Amino acid sequence: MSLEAEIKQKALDLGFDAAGITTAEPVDAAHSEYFRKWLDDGCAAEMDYMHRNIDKRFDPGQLLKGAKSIICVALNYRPATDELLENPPVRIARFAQYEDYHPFIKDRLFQLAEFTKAERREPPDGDSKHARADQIKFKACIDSVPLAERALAQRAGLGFIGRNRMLIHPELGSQILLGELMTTLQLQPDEPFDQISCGDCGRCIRACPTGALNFDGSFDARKCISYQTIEAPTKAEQPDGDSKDARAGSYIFGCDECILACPHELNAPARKNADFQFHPEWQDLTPDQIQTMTADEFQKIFADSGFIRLGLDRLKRNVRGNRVG
Ligand code: B12
Repeated sequence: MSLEAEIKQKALDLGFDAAGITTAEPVDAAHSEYFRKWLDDGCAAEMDYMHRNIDKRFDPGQLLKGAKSIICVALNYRPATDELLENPPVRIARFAQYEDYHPFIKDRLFQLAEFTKAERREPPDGDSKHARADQIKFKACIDSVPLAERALAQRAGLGFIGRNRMLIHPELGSQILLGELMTTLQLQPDEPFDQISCGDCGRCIRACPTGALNFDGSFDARKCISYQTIEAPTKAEQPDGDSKDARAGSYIFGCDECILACPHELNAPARKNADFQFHPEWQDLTPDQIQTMTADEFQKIFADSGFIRLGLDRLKRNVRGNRVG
């Protein structure tokens, strides 16, 4: 088995659902051009951090000196149907119903780095082109690092970027979280994924309750419920029962509507990684329970989850914003 095949198999053994390899070369300029225009149009709303490190975001080599390869991984977070309440009192996006995915993925990327270091091919005697184990460097990236994760995952062959902006894996769909292990080791890259696109389908655009996605390919975070509930300093009023989809009005952390409408979700499998801790009990929370929650209760209920990053004040604000609390 080639080293590349061994690394990808190890990624699956560690609990990831897909893995691919790409080079650390800069991302196609079309991405950075699109991104800069997106910023200029104000679509990043008040996510000021998106304006920083733009060059790094599209040139992985600037994040790790001497980087040659990037191992891209995906973790399926689709809950099984019987784990989901049909009409929960408030809606929490699925990714947020788990333990915090950042340390979970990072920890496994570190393990993958250890494996890769141990399994690398020994340099033939006197061959200075092959790095010694102690010379190989790694950087584990997940979400908060300025890196064009979706573009790299597409280039590593994991899937395509859909109209809903999600990286859609042909079998796993888009309920997947992405992570990257950057390394100075030279690895044979996979072919970029270019087999499927969204065609004429516009279900995600029609499903978005607030018009954040558009047929011209634009995406406006200011209108996105996910942005409004997670990132926005003040939350715009969300649609209620009169909206296209009344369910959207009760999202209090993230939003899944553009994902759930996607045809690629229809036959996608439920998650297989049971170590990634899912909290079905949070679906029972009522607006009243959240509004009266103390800081101690909040810490206890949501320990080690993304809710801690969100914060109790923001959570209560989101419940109030839905006029259900
Ligand atoms: C900022 C951010 C957000 C913001 C803005 C979302 C957005 N679409 O940009 C907010 C808070 C709204 C958000 C929401 C969500 N997020 Co988010 N987010 C990010 C973050 C940190 C940066 C994304 C980014 O660069 N945005 C800038 C815009 C311009 O990017 P974009 O629309 O995807 O466009 C890029 C490409 O798609 C491409 N592109 C798009 N259109 C076109 C058109 C042309 C012509 C060309 C050439 C290129 C191109 O070019 C751009 C640059 O590469 C990434 C992590 C990371 N470091 O990448 C996670 C990330 C994208 N989020 C993620 C998730 C899970 C979500 C949510 C599903 C959470 C939820 N349920 O609420 C939603 C989905 C909303 C959506 N439909 O995008 C995952 C996505 C996994 C996947 N399968 O794709 C990521 C990758 C985190 C992770 N490590 O897993 N998120």
